[in-house]
Amino acid sequence: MSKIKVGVVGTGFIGPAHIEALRRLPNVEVVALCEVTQELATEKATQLGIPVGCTFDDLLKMEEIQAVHICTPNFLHYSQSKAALEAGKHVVCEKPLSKDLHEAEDLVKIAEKSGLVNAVHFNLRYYPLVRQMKVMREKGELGDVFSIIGSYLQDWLFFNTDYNWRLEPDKSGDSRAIADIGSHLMDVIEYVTGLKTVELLADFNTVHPIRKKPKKRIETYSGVELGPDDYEDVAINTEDHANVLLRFDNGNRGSITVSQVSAGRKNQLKVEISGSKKTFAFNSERPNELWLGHREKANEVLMKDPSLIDPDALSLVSFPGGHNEGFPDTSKQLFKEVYAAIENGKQPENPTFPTFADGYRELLVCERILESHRAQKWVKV
Ligand code: SOE
Repeated sequence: MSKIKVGVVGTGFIGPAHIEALRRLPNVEVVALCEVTQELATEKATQLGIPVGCTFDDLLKMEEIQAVHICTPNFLHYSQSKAALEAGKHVVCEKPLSKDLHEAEDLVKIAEKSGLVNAVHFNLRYYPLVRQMKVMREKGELGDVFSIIGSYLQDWLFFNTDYNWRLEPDKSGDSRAIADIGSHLMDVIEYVTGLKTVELLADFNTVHPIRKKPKKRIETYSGVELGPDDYEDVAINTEDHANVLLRFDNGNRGSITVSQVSAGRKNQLKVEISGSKKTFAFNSERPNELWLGHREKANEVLMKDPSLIDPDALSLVSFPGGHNEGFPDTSKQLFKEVYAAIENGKQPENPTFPTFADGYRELLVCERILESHRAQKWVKV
């Protein structure tokens, strides 16, 4: 069986994570890696054991490349996804889909017209117990959703010397914490509950209005330490922290908090969804456990165990109970569904994976969150 040949664009933190996940699939081969210069592409391709290092323009000319993963900073997502689709390549793009709503709207149209497979890396949907919550809700086991409490907390931007391209609006967009990780949280909330956010009230805070920018490049999560002379002062106008009140299309309410300055929380998404039959509580730092809350009997903890979870969530489980599956496995499971579609050569009628339309949806919600914060008032989505 010939393997699907893939090119990955960008090698910060998430590019190598895509490559590692793709290498766990039997029907895929990563054959090319792109960076901003041929020299850097060659260096990174050698480091990662990929046959070809090339520029993005050269990648698009490679006939054998069937799919492209866009793992570059947000400001490049639109132009690169558009060019890849127009070159006849299937596209998996990192979230957020683009820097602004109009670009995302255009990408959805181009993708739908092309018939090519298009996906967004909302990989946090692919913890098995997140799919379990969705399936249980679809089967009526949650009941009506009364309330939703969500948070996504990190500390990799805790110090004023922590710096990254995400802090620069021209590269990341006008929202940072909400666009970067709030997008995952809002996607998981709407995915699990099936609800739509219809109105919201947002309040942002920039804890470090001045940050120390290193005078040389360091990667996300690299933890590299520099000396005082290695920095320059930069004014920051995007949010470190945000609270958002939410109203849903079933008339009930929720709230989320997103922070990238919460010491000790390394990468923690939490949702607590209270239904008329029970409560779900999920914590991505303990992703193999799902807490089920009850009024009429003892609360329960469901373990990620193929013999215990719903048959419709089993496709996301590769290991027995007690053999924990975590963040790296989510990308493998997402790509498994995407590449089954690529095998068929076209976007499915009802994709099980997050598509450019989902990327547009999250960008719409995030733009309305930014609009609400700026206006300091309730905004309809
Ligand atoms: C940084 O906040 C980051 O790498 C996000 O960009 C990813 O989407 C998230 O999964 C982990 O943290």
